[in-house]
Amino acid sequence: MPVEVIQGDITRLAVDAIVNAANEALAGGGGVDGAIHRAAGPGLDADCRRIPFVRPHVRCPTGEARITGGHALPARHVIHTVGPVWHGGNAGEAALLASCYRACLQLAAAHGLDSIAFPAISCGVFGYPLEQAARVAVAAASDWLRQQPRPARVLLCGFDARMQALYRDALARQP
Ligand code: AR6
Repeated sequence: MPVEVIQGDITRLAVDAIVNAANEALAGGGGVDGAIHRAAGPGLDADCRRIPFVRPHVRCPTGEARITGGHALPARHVIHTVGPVWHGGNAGEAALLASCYRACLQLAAAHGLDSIAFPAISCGVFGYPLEQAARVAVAAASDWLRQQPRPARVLLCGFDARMQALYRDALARQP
């Protein structure tokens, strides 16, 4: 199945896992992170706190992923990843962003999950240019679907019509 592009609130999706664009402490925050924590309820924060620190203040380094339960969400799991902060494009941002998508897909596969939905990681306060981020997301998701049996459904969830259109454009330009 090709990558699916949808528009809306990721917290409403009844998929096996939704991805959270988190921070390295998995401490909650604004944007989609805040929305996911609000919709999931306090059990999600409790799960996050049980994830061990790999170094001071860091439970999930940039480009990696961690999995928790979905609690009150319609999704069964939340996969937390930390996108790169945009520093102009010469600080390894594209590789780190692609790594986020792959790490989430790998974790979903390891847990036997069949469907996963991504928000536009790094496209809010982390400042990644939207068109470039859409291209990274579509390439990473399409590569995965070509090579791996699961998750068989990968959804890219744009919060607004503009992000959805950028995903569609990137998908149309895929080889
Ligand atoms: N459903 C889908 N997408 C959403 C939703 C939603 N309910 N709400 C926002 N978005 P951001 P980042 C989109 O800033 O740039 C947090 O404080 C939003 O329109 O949430 O990776 C964390 O704790 C944008 O396109 O994530 C980190 O500190 C996209 O989600 C930091 O922000 C991502 O925007 C992470 O920054």
